[in-house]
Amino acid sequence: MVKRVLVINGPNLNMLGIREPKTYGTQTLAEIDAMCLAEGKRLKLQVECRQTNREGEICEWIQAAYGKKDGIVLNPAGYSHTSVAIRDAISAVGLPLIEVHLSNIHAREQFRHFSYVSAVATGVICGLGAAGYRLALEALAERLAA
Ligand code: CA2
Repeated sequence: MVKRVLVINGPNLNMLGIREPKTYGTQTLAEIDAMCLAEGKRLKLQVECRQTNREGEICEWIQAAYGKKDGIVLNPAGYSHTSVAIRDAISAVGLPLIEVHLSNIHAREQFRHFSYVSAVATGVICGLGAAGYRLALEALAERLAA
């Protein structure tokens, strides 16, 4: 059975490649999505990519993934540092989830050092730019095959 993975990008990541290239790189979200789809093909994963600026929508997508997806890659963006609701949704579904950040959140402002998501994530990748998504898919593929 082909494993199904949902890639969720949170608020403001639709601005990638347009502003702040020093922090977030030059790739657009469309380019990152295309890379995730290509990587999915290579790893024989069925990958679907979505972006939203709304916290509740992230919770709804995580809940809807229960029984429909085998794993999640999530960049919660700014909600990483504020959202108990997203953390609770992740705990509620119990799916393997890799948290991804483009930038190294630990090398930035103090308020970015803590993520509510990290303690309930299967793993966390940060500071590796867009490659983080590729590595997250690889980690999920390995885990789901086991
Ligand atoms: O490094 C990451 O991937 C972050 O999740 C990105 C969030 C930030 O709040 C987190 O602390 C770390 C911000 C996403 C905003 O994306 C932009 C992209 C281009 C221009 C402006 C913002």
